Amino acid sequence: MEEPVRKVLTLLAFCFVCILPTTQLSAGGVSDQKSDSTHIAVFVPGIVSGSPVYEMLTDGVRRAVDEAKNSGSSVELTIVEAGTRQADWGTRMTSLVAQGTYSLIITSNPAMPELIDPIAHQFPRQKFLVFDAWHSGNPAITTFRYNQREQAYLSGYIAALVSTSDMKHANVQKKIGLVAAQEYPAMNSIILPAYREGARAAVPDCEVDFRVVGNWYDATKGAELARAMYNAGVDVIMPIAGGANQGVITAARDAGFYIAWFDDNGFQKAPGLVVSSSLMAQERLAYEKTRAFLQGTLKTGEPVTLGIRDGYVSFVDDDPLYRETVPEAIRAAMKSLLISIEDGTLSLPVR
Ligand code: RBF
Repeated sequence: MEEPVRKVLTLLAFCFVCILPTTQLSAGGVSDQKSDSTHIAVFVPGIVSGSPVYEMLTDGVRRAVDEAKNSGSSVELTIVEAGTRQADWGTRMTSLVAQGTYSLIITSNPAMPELIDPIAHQFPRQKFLVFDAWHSGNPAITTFRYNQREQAYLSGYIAALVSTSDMKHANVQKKIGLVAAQEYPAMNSIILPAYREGARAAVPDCEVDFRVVGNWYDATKGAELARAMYNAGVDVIMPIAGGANQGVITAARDAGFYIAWFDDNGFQKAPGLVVSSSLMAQERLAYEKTRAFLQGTLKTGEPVTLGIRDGYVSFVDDDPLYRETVPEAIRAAMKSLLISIEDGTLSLPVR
């Protein structure tokens, strides 16, 4: 081969090798280049503080990453708070994926799969792990959701029993409430109907007053709604409104009504006023699945629903504040209800 031709070919080959990783990066979103470190990102669609689901999510992932680091693995964790402007989430997620840095992006809420799906098609090598969500048909998106029919049924059941009890703040009306930040399919077709279903199983003519804040942060609006509900005869409210929950708590303290807390243990939020905590084990699930990913054992692709019998939905009955606040007869009724779900006598599947 002529010397100049050989030089040009060598140069071309060199350029090809240089370009290759960059091309893969933009096409696939994840670099093929093996680095010694695994990077995980948590994309929080909202604000962590004040939202039990996101507090548990970040705590669980952090626990798994810290544990891996302590046993000598090189793992890096980046937490991105995408904020409350939902219209920005798609762009924020796309730029996170396009960095090509993260071998796994973890997020949580039922709206995320739909937002991620087109991005996942654009960057087919990016892996996503989404909690509190359900999606099938894209092996790059692995989802886990909780049986929120069970979770909300338990809340409605105890709220109705408290509302019709002789407890200090219970009035004569058989009326309980739910303050939601916004309407979304899991709220409208699972949580609210199951809250009502549970309430009516306990007290057949119990009414549910449902009101919507309009965002996940406005505590003033949360308090206003809660006061209006109280004035309309509601004596137990379940808040599912992120930062706006704080407003419902403030109103409960001022006016004197009860709270049925959702997602994590809320008894300390307003001792004597919180009558229940219906849990999703998001911290543990986030920990377990992040650890499985780091160990290369995460089963991906198929959506999974986890409930009481799996141990990922539960009802706090061992908190001293529960025993102090809620009369024995109601606690006994809740115990029987839990047993009937655990032993399969009462089946509350989500569809
Ligand atoms: N829950 C929160 O606690 N904080 C939030 O900021 C929050 N944002 C959400 C945004 C969307 C679009 C959707 C669909 C749900 C959101 N949730 C949020 C609700 C959460 O996923 C879950 O349904 C509730 O916490 C009840 O378990």
